[in-house]
Amino acid sequence: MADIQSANAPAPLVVRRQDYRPPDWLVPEIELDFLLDPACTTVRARLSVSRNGAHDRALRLDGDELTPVEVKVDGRPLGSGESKMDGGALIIPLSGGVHQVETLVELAPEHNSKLMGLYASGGLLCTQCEAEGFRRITFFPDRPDILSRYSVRMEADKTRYPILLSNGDPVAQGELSGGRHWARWTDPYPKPCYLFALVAGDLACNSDSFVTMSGREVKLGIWVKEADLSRTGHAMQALKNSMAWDERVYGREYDLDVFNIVAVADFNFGAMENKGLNIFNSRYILADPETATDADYDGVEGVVAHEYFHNWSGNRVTCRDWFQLSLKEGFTVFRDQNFSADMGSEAVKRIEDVRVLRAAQFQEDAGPLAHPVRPESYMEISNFYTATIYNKGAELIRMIALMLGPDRFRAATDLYFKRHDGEAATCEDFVRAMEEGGGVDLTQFRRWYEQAGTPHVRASLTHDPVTQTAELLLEQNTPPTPGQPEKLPFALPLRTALFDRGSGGSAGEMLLMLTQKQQRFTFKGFAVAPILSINRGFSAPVIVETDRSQADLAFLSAHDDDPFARYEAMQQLMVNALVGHVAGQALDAAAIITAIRDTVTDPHLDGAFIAEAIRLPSEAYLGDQMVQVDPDAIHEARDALQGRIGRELESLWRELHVRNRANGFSLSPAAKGARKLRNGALVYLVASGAADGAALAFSQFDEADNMTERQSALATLANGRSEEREAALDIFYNRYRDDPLTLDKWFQTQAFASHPDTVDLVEELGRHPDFTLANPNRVRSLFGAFAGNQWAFHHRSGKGYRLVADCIIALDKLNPQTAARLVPPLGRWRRFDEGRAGLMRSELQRILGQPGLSKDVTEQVSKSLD
Ligand code: B3K
Ligand code: ZN
Repeated sequence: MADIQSANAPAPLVVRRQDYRPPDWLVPEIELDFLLDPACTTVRARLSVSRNGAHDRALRLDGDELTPVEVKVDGRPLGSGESKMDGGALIIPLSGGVHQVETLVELAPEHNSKLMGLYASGGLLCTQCEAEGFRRITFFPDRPDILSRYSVRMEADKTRYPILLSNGDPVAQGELSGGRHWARWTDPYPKPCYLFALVAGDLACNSDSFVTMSGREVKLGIWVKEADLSRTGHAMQALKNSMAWDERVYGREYDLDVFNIVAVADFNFGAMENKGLNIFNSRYILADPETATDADYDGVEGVVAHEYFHNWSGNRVTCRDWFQLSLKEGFTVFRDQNFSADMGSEAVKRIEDVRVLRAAQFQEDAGPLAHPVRPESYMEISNFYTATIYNKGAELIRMIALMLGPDRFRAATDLYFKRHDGEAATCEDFVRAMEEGGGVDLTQFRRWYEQAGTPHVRASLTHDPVTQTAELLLEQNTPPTPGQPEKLPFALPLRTALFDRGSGGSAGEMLLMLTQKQQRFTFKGFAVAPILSINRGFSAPVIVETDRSQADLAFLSAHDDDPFARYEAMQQLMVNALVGHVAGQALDAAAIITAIRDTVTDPHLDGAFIAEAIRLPSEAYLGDQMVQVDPDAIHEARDALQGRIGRELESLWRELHVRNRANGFSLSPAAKGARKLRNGALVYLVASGAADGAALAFSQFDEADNMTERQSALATLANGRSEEREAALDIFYNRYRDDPLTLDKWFQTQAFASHPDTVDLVEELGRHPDFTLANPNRVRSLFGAFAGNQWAFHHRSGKGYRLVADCIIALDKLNPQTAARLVPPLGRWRRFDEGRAGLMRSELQRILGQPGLSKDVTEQVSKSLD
């Protein structure tokens, strides 16, 4: 018999990728029996365990806040000394190769404020297990490379919990005395425990069906509170579109007879891809014109698709360990981005995705929390569900797909799915399948998985009229990141074109591969110096630096035939003017105003694209372009430019505002584009200082038949001081106070407002009776939005920092995962002046000094102070 002392060492503080070793024990089968009750639920688990390899190590079952009520091995209760606790884990020495281990634990879901494991939300009982929540439900080796077949029995009061759902297929159910009932679900596909789920509650169902490409009928259900049923149509359509798209584009068919989605109000993030039973934050399921903006509709479509796509990229092929997280997340984000592009406008979707990447991931890469797409170590895995793993991970797949081309990329993904179906795989497995299936060598490309940081690419184009040759010099350099002072060159695919000044056209696009630190490319046949269009479509996730003049950028903003490059030229024009102005130059708006006028009046462009192109870069993005961020100067410069554009083109804005007024609600691209453009016009109209600005915004607010126009008008009003502002906020509150998702918008709009009093308002709103730390959506709406409001958060008094730190400290006691997500804005102190940096640091130190701080917040704060 294995010695009880020789069990694995206690869970280390830092987990390292290189320490991976295969599990000591496997669990091919598990039977779970739940007696559900919010105050006291009992969970009986029967695990068939088998020794993996020749060793004498004990069975270690992870547990978190669990106390074993009973432990049996092969039917025999264990006496004292036959098992022991090690931290939260249960250690059982076992001889022989195969056993049945049974444990019984009791849980109190109604007191589970961490929202990990089994918890109560709005009268429902539901679960969240990824990454390490299963160990809060039962003792189990909680790691993704242990795949088990699940059989789940649930028993509950029938009146309170008439619906009982779990993974896989329902196989039996029955009535019991005392108003109770039960149901059994089995999942034929072995899965890691992070994909386990159950839901119990009084739910109504939007039922539909989908016939797969091999002709099987799948029953689809979206489960919500009865009152929300009418808001589930968009999610259902998105689900059916996703199922068809994955068959068409990747040849992937759904594999169970049922697919259920449940919406819950209290959820730590967007949604969860549990096998056959996705659980969603209700904000990514519920949508109707009265309460959802067009962006909300797109969010529903994208997240429903994302979770559905995980069935293959994540569930059928899962991750060996959490360092491989981007294997499923990067690939699945890439898949959902392309799906959304196919459902709407490819150009606008790319612009939106790049905006998110730059705002979240580039900032992460430039700060103390920078990490590679495949990290080397972590303290708390929940902190690694980051923009780097998700969005940069998706960019890596996008580059591979570009280098392979569509047919070879499809051959490579076919090989990947075939080779690893039913396995727990690694990023390396993925790259190897891309190489072998796609016929390329990705040796150098692998550095993208290893090195953190955003590469800077300096592009200088010179021209020799004598030889009629243009020469492009490309140099790459990646700044140091924590633990990685020196970087090797990346393999960068850069879609490039050279434009002729006379004709306005180019000779076509080339894919240049930059693989060295410095490389020269020459192009013959240019009598006149051409204009450089580079990183078109944002083909590589890098920062391009060029010395193109404002005139050349204006040229591209009018002529580039790649929509992203055209948008980018316009943004760069604006960035140059604004950054120059912050640095003390006179504000040069002439070229921008001409470019905006030309864009708005170009009959070939659609409304959504125009609205994106004419929008000024955010204050945060402008800050990212500077070595030291000056929030006040940036705010003033941006305001000044906005006002100038507003005034000089006032009649155009008036005309656009009237012309794009909707006639009935539709989700067609044209209707969405018109709303976006109308809102953009309103922003400039109000910025112009026109006497009727606030009145116009108020009437848009008041007359709107959809939330896109209403919220946008409210946001515009919230930036200024006017009677209309107060009136609109009151009306909005009274109209939506009973609808949590819409009330979130009321908090968020005020927290994000460019208003001199925002910091005080946020403090007041934190004491509002409708504010609660118990609901993550509400916390993010107020403090998450505020921390992203550069001008207000970085109020020179330091009050903004204190407010967010207070929130982190209070929230950490309830929900550490959500608290830790508020830390990064404070961690950016190196980018600010001494005064602000000192105030930010002292708030971080204050947080770190709190007794009993969670591992989640400790990791983020201590790394931020380093
Ligand atoms: N896989 C989940 C995220 C789980 C986060 C755990 N902290 C949702 C998703 O990416 O689809
Ligand atoms: Zn995901």
